[in-house]
Parts: sequence; structure tokens; C-alpha cells
Amino acid sequence: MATTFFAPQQEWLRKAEEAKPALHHTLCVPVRMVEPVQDTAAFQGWRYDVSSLSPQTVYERPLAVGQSFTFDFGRHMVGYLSLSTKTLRRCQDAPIRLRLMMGELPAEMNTPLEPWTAWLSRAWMQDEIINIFEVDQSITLPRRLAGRYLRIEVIGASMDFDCALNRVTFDAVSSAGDEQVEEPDGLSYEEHAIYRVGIETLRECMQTVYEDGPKRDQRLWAGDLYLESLANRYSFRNFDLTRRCLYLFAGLVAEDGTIVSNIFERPTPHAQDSSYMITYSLLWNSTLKEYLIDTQDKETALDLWPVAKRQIEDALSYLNDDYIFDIHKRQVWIFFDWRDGLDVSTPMQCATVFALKETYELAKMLGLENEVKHYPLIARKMSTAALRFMYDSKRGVMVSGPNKQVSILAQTWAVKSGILNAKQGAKALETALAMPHSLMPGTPYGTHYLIEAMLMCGMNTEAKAYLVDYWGGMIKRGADTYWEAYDPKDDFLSPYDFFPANSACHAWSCTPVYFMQRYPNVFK
Ligand code: RAM
Repeated sequence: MATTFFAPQQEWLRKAEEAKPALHHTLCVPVRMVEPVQDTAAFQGWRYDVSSLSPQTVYERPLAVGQSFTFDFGRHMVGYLSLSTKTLRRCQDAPIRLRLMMGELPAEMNTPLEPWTAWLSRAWMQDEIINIFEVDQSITLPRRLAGRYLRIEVIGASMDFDCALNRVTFDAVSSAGDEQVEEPDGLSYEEHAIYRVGIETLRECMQTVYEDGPKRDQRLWAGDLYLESLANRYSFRNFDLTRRCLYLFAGLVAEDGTIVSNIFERPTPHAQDSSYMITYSLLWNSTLKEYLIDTQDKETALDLWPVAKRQIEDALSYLNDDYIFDIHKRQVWIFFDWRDGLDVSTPMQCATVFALKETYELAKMLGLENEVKHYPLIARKMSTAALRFMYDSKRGVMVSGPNKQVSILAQTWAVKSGILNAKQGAKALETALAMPHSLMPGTPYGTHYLIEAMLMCGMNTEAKAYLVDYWGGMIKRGADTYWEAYDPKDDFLSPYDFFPANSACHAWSCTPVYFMQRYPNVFK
């Protein structure tokens, strides 16, 4: 049997299994038929217009080669598609061949996918060809799908008989179910929409783990988990799901005890090979701390405490004699955002300080601070080093790397870690935001930390305006759920080199839910 770093890993996996939630099912049917329209003014160049057909009229039409129908279910769904067919004339003498495509956004549905230029698998796209040998039956596609739109094209049919689609249904699943959550008071119409879309995003991503994106990658990432669990606190309050995810990561640590960045549940829970990413390993500690705050479940936190300590020990092994996190010491993935060209050295220095403080807090809550009494001193020395080597005091901004890059994320993590105080932080954020060449985040994940930093620095009006503009911008461009990547200046931004591969329902983007509930005085 493979050796494990922590003796109770099997036990932890068992506890994770015990906490697996049941899925709630909702039967959905198409609400209208739509027609694609190419439109340079629309997001990514495509929009849907309401068709003159209704689903009912489509169900009465004989299927003929060349027909194409697009059903709009009126909401984002995650689950299983069923369709049934019925004979209209004579009897079936040949199979019917259909090309199906399910998708989240109009452009994803209508942009030619070949040649496939993304560096992720083409198979994430939700198109299938099916052959129906038995009309008058219902079939359910085995693949779990995510999206709002379904296109059915008829690519093979016999002239000797007529049949029609009979009914198209979708069994939508989520562990959050249809449960309605309380909304904050006093929101404007626009803010209300921003909040609702955040809730829908989280609901769709809450399956038997907190998934990152139900279309793609359909798995549990530690960084996404951190933000999802914060939004869950203020909405569904399903803390068993958080506990399950914490245990899954603990049960599946790498050979050296580090938390892996992502986990698959099926066929049995396992980690992606060599998926070590130190920023996410450290955020796992924060997730555990926040879980303890939410639940007071000391038993779980004590059980997992050695894992948290191990993450800090690992991070400290990168420090050089100047108390600088040396990003070149070992091969390591340091992720803060998908923006190309982001220098991660300063954000990483700050993220380590943040993790030291968070883990120390956790220790205090567990009465174990004696075990980690050296943490505060290391955090102080690292903070001093950061201010000495990474802070441009003249301009009042954090800089990163040999080219002294000014990025928004270097400022936000300096604020989050407390390396910059509120006054310095406000100055750094304002300066960096005003600089034409400072690097902006390219995802709602990175933007989350910007909003958080603004709020920590008392930039309440700016934080609110930024949030409303950024997340509201997605809604104006047609979002039912928030997207994985979004840059108001670049509709085609894709971390994967081809925008249809982007996920349009992405957990890490749901955090307006968190902000609007956590800061009621700002958002009202
Ligand atoms: C994307 C995932 C996930 C994120 C990682 C770093 O591929 O969808 O959301 O955590 O990147």
C-alpha cells in the first residue's frame, strides 16, 4: 500500500465521503426557441433573438436533414439532457442522426470550433452526434452538461417515414437545490441583479464538491474553494460541503504533505498528477480557519491542524536569508490570476505573510499557538523585507520582479497581508489604478482581491463602484452566471487561447454575494 504523509489520510477520505451531499433535482423545459444573429455589438460577436417558432411548434414538425433548432431554457443549468421522439407517418426504417450542442453563451454556440486552437481539450465543448435507432423512446445523454442553450441539427433522416422531436427536458442538479436565500436590504435594481447572478453562479457550482466550473473543469480547486466557501457563508450555509472539500484535500496531499491544487471525484477521489500550486495550498489554511469561524467545529480543525502547519513549513522552505520568498528556489506554480505577464514575486511574498498570520490565528482559536510561536516574528521580518525591497516609497506602490512591475495584484496582496496599512494601501491602489501601464487582473478571481483590498483600505465608494461596473458589466453583456475570465476591454480574452473554452459559470466569480452581505453599509 502506498505510504501516506499523514497517518489518518484514509480516515479523512472516509469523513469526506460521509459528508457528500445529496443532489437536488429540478426538471427544466425550454421556454422559447431562439435564432443566432451575428452582431459586432454583441458580446463576442453573437446574440440570440427570439424565434417565431415555439418549442411546441418544433415538436409537431417532421424532422428533415438540414434543419437546425436552438432551444433556450431561460436559465443556466447543470445536469442531464433527455429527448424523446415520436413517429408521425409510416414506421421507422433507418436511424436518425442528430448533432447536438449545448452551451452557456451565444458565441460559444455559434463560433466554428475547428480549427481548435485552445490548449485545453476540444472535448470540453458540449457537442455530440447521436443516432436514434428507436423512435418513440426517450433517451438521456450520459454526459453531464452545463448551459442554457441547446441546438439540435438534423444530419441524417430517412425519406420513408416522418418523426418529430417529442419533448426535450433537462434534469438540473445542484447540492444547493432550489433553496431561496435571503437578499441584503436596500439594493438598487442593478445591484439586486448582480447579487442574484452571484447566487445562481454559486448554486450551479455547488455539486458534490464546490466545482470550479460545471462546463469546464468540473473539479475542486483549492483557490476556488476558498472564495466559494466565503460566499456560502452568506447564502446557502452548507458547511458540510466545505468540510467535505477540506477533508478531500487533506486525504489526498502529495507525498511531501503539501495540499494539491485540484481534485477529481470520480471514479474515486484523486489528485491531478503533480498539481502542486503553493498559492492554493496556503489558501487551504485560510479556508480551514474560516470554516472554524463559521461552525466552531474544533474537532475537524484539530484533526486537520497538522496539515495546515505543514503548508507553512513548506512555504518557509523557499525563504532566503533576507526573508524573501525565492520563487526560483524550486519548480513551483504560483498562481494569482490568468493575466499574462504577471510577475508573482511580490504577490507571493505577501501571500506568505498572509498565510502566516491566518495560520497563527487558527492556532490561537485552537489554543495551539505555542506550536507556532515563531510565525509572528517571521511574518514581521518578511513584511520588513517586502517594504525594503518591493516597495517604491516615492511613488507609494509595490513593485514586483527585476523589471519592477506595477500590478494591481501586488498592491492587493500587500493590503490583504497587512504589509501596507490602510493609508499606504489606499495610496498604492489609487496610484496603480491610475497608471496607464499597470497590469490589471484578467479574471473575477483577481478582481475579488482588488475589491477586498479597497474595502480594507476604506475605499468604500470606489469598491462599490468598481464591483457594480465590473460584475454589472458581465450582466449587461448577457451573463446569467458569472464568467471565468472577464476584461471589460477585451471580450475575447481567454486563458486558453480560444474563448469558447472559457467557462461562463465559474465559481470564483460569485463573490458579489460575499461582499454585498459582508459589507451591508457599503452596498445599500
Ligand atoms: C482554471 C480553473 C480554476 C482555477 C485554475 C487555476 O483552469 O478553472 O478555476 O483555479 O485555473
